[in-house]
Amino acid sequence: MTDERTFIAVKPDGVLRGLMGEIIKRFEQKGFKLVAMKFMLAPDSLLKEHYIDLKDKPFYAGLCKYMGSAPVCAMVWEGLSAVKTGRVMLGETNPADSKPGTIRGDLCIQVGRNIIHGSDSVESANKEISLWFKPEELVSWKLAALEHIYE
Ligand code: IDP
Ligand code: MG
Repeated sequence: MTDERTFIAVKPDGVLRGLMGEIIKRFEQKGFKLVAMKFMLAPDSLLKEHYIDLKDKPFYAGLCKYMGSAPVCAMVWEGLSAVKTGRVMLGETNPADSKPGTIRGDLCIQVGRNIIHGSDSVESANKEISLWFKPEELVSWKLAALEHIYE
């Protein structure tokens, strides 16, 4: 089960603040394998679909606008419990509740500018990956360190 995949995106505030490298570094150094990456200005239709479960929230419109206000760095990372561990690495939705050592705990302050997205379940990860990437954009390759990351 080392092939679980999660969808991670550096949000516009993270890109504008120059935090892409720091965030990519954390996933890379953890031992996860990058499967896909796209730097893009996300269209409104994609963002509305991505956050469809939140459509009745008062912040939905503002959230979609902010997500489309500058480029995002959309990624797929793979590894054992990538979804759950990815969420632990992100911290809580509200950075104020996020522990130091987590991405949100270390790098941001407010919930409306929390710099990173990560899938919250394997089911939503699969949905999000197919929403953001075409199958042929998912790269098949062998991480040389794999045998040293897993026993
Ligand atoms: P998550 O990103 O930790 O999964 P969700 O509840 O799925 O959190 O919310 C999606 C995104 O919506 C959050 O990451 C944040 O950018 C935004 N958001 C959530 N709650 C609020 C809020 O109360 N005000 C403004 N934006 C919010
Ligand atoms: Mg969520």
